[in-house]
Amino acid sequence: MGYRVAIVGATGEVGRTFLKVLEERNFPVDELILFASERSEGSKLTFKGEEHEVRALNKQPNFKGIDIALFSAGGSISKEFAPKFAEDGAVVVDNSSAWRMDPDVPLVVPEVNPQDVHMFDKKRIIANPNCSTIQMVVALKPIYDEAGINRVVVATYQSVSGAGAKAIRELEEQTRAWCEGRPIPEPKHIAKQIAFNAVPHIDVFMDSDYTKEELKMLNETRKIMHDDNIKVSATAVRVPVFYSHSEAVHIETKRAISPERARELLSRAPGVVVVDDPHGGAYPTAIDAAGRDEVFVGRVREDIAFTPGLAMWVVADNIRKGAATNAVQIAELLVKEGLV
Ligand code: 2RA
Repeated sequence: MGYRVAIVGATGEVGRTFLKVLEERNFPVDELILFASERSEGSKLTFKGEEHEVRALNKQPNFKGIDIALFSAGGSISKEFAPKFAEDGAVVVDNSSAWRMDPDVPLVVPEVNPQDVHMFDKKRIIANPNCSTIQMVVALKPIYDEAGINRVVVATYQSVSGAGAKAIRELEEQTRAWCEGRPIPEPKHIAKQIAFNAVPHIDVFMDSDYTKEELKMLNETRKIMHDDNIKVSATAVRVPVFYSHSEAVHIETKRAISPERARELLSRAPGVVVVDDPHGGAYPTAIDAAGRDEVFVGRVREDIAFTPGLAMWVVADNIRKGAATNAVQIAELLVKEGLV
């Protein structure tokens, strides 16, 4: 038996990747219904060799008959439309930040807290965490289970695709201008020039002077791990990379854990690939992770500032594991658990 699956925000970076991932993982789709803004109405996207026409979300009278709706259309669209889909019977898996901290909405990373999908029924909405949180918690989970975690200090190196297709073009255009000796165009989609730069400003600044992106890494980690005592201090940085976020993660554990044991646990953890032979030149980079669904971990070592503690380098494709793949895995869990 298959499902009627809707994609909201189908023409965006994540929307298009939903299609690829559903196809690659052979998700049981009986019917696919694609929605986007009026601007994209009538455009066509291919799924399993067949073209599907994109409908305008705001022209749809109702959303009856949809089993699962995968949303990646921004917070305000999610706020308005996710409850409408849910009311008409769908389970919504939402990629925006609109519902993540709602106590009636589970926030799920299937490798970490799969049991939380069962709490979907209050609102029939499940939130997909932020990309930089997802890859970090996948790597933290085996360490947490073995040694406990008091605090994490993390610096991110986030690719421009996290800011959407327009930011990808911005990096391309700025780079091209520089190579051709022309003035670099003014930034429009990233706070400062991104070509040949590193910009410590993702999402808006909050009263604490942390950015919202950085606080997502604290608040979402606590919710996913069901542990309000974990402290996470993040600095989120945009770098001139197209796909994959990288993170330097420093962990103070409750109990000592050796790097060897951590590598062993990580190698066995679902969705994790350990690439860690620094002297042999083996550690993961953004380019290695791009197009892949796993979280890559390397540079595992004893932290010299946190005792006991570990340091590691965590890389994942932000559009795949950080967004589309995680959402499709949640849909798979719903199917497996008989919830749709
Ligand atoms: C970014 N975290 O990389 C965002 C995308 N969700 O900007």
